[in-house]
Amino acid sequence: MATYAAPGTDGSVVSFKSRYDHFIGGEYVAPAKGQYFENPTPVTGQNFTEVARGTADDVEKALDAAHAAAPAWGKTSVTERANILNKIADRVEANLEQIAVAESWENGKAVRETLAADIPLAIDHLRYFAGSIRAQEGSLSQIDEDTVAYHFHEPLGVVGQIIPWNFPILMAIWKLAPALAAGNAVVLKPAEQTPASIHVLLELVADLLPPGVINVVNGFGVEAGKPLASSNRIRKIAFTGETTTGRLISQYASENLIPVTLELGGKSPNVFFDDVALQQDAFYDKALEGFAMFALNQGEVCTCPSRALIQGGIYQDFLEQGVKRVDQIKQGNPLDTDTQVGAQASNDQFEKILSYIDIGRQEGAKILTGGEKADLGGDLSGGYYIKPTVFEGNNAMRVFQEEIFGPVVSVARFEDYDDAISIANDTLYGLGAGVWSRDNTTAYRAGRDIQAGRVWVNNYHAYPAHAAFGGYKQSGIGRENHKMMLDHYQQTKNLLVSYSQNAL
Ligand code: TXE
Repeated sequence: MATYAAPGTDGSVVSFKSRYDHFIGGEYVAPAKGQYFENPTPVTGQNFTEVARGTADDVEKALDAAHAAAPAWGKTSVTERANILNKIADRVEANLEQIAVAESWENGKAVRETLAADIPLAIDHLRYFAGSIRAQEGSLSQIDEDTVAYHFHEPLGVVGQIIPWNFPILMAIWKLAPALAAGNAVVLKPAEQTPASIHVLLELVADLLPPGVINVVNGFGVEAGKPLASSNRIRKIAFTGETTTGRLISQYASENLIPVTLELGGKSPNVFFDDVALQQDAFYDKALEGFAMFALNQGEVCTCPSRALIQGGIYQDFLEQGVKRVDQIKQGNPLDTDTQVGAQASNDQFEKILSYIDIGRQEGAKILTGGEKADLGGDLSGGYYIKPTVFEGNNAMRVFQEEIFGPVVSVARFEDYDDAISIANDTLYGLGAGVWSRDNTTAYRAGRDIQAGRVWVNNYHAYPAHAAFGGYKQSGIGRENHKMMLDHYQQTKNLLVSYSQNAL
């Protein structure tokens, strides 16, 4: 095991500035109202930097910069844009440790994840969209002998992006990479809980982009996010966050008739059929691992497999083994390389999860393990740690229906295939799901019958850049990842040309 030194102490690979302004037009710009807010690390609960508190005036300034940059950026060749995205990816890769530790300090997540998943996925995403934009082609339709319809992809212009705090850097790159590849200029608002790590990244790569192509306005939802999402100076708004906020974003956007993509909440079922336990082999082990994945990223993942549905024939045994696996999860200092579960991202989220644990108890769900905060002692005693928790109950309970967004799984039993699908689909959400079966037909049918945009079959929590990601039902609109996402950042220009010399 190795432990990274805490930022601000000797030997740390990252040093945060004591204050971050907005990043507008390639420069750091102080907030119009002169106000800043404190930013604590979830690792210890101590403030480590302060950040500009943006308002409508700052958003306007960022939109001015984006509008100044957009026309030229939109006309750069796809090769040039792809080369820039690849260079950004190379810089991020060359500074992996610095960015990964910054992200862990900012969000509380384990550094083994940021080193091996969050930041490498961000790098891969940049490279994927660099490749996709170069491979993209327009089309032509021959209308008749002398008439041709050409279809060109054009950027939208200036777009707004609002991101959450659970994967601050990865969520930023998920949105920035396709938007920039498609030739748009961006105004991005990070979450107020995690406003700083994106600036560590920006400082490393900003010189690679023309000023104004990326602008970052920090601040709170209503003060900075709303003026951005309601502006008639953006041509699209992309949002990831809570479903109720998504509804508001949609309302703001409808006033200006601009497209919205929404990546919202989830209550994803993870379904284990009896045949999983036919043998106690590597597949069985993998399924147990899949069960324990609800605790990945402290459960702060929109696709968290927060409902485990286990078939009657294996219910007792599988659940018992699953709980044992959960008890082996190593929770600790996020900067230790062998920590698997770190701290919740904010005190509010920590309180929210604890209150849901109480709700579960009160409605009669049984706690099989966890169910309380974890006191890790020393400097960490001010941090926001919650033990991975397993509830047993039924799908009508609130802990089965409402998004907790913490390391909490609610387990129920099902008897047959139809029962499994009916419980799995009995939710407002439809973002992710898992299906575990050795039988290809069962796995395939369940994968098709579950109403979710992403169904993992015999795996979970993989996020390759070239697989489409997004929600059914109240989990969202549109998709992220995959080259189809370029469509969300482009508009189609049709030129209908007559080559005929004849009079009309
Ligand atoms: O979300 P919000 P919060 C879920 C999760 C979590 C809950 C609350 O269950 O416990 O939402 O988290 C900005 N106009 N998810 O309160 O409010 C805000 O500043 C414009 C699921 O943090 O949706 C931040 O940048 N912007 C999820 C972003 O929206 C507004 C990820 C997300 O904040 C705004 C995060 C407004 N009126 C939370 N209000 C996922 N699907 O991955 C807020 N914002």
